[in-house]
Amino acid sequence: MKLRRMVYATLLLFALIWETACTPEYVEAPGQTPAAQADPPKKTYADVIIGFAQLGAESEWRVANTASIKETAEELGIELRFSDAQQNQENQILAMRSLIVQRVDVIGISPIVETGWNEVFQEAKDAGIPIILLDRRADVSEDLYVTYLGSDFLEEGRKAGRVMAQITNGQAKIVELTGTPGSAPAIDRYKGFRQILLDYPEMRIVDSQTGDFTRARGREVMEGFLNTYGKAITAVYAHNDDMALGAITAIEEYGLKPGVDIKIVSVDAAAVAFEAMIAGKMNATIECNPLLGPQFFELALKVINGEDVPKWVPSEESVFMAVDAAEILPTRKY
Ligand code: GZL
Repeated sequence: MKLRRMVYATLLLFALIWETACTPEYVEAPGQTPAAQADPPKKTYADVIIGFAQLGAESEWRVANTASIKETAEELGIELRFSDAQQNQENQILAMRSLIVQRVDVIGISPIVETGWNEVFQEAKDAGIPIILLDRRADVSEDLYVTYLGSDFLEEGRKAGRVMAQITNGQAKIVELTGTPGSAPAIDRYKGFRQILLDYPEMRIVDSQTGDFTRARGREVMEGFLNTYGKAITAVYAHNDDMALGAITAIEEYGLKPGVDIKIVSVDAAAVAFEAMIAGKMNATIECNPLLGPQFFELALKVINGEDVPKWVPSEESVFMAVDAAEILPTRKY
């Protein structure tokens, strides 16, 4: 009897184990296909904390870029953790480490220069925090960031070269004011411009020096160019409007007419450039769109919710000539 009870108990135990192991979590109704496991609910803007490590406030463009990010976060009700590195890479790296410690859901960054990011980007990846590059690229492997939202700086340089050739009828002695050394826009605007000049042997770059994207440095460097080359200079290519405006001041102080004696082609298409074109002191500006806030947060939420995003989301940009400036200025947002 006792043996029989032991055998029965063992069989009962085995049956229970089998039942548990083989029964799906749900009971299928006859003739029904199994329902998919419910996807986790998607996060909304109200659920997330987004960090942004801005590089500085060096130009009209950067001020407009920061305003777009902050105003959009406000409008969407997003908790934004924002920092300004004051044009110093060490500060930007420290800001990223702070955002990692804060466990934000996504980190956005406009890298001041292309190099020096592998270590801190790897730290963010190890912490499971995705990175979105905004405005400027970083020289890191593609697995260290999710996507790049920004301009084609090479094409901006080409556009500047084409417009310069048009304005000078293919004959010019050009001085160049370059952006922050090592930054993606400075590197590629430099390259793109020269690609076009290969087709114009009568257009020569007589000198090139950085103005670090600021008005003050652009003026100082242009003063130096004028002291060295004087009236031999017939054109200026400035990597941004702030340096172009500094050059305009230097040219006027030297006793020449900017936009007339010395043609000026710049990049950014900030309102101040339209005002200079209306005053006849600048000849063209190549648009580089800073109003990236809405696209940035839309991308960030997709990334947080595990949706696919392209590796590069290019900005839409135009070329603006002096003749059209008065009509267009009222429509500009920065
Ligand atoms: C370009 C941006 C550049 C602007 C400058 O996307 O990084 O930095 O052209 C700004 O005005 O300082």
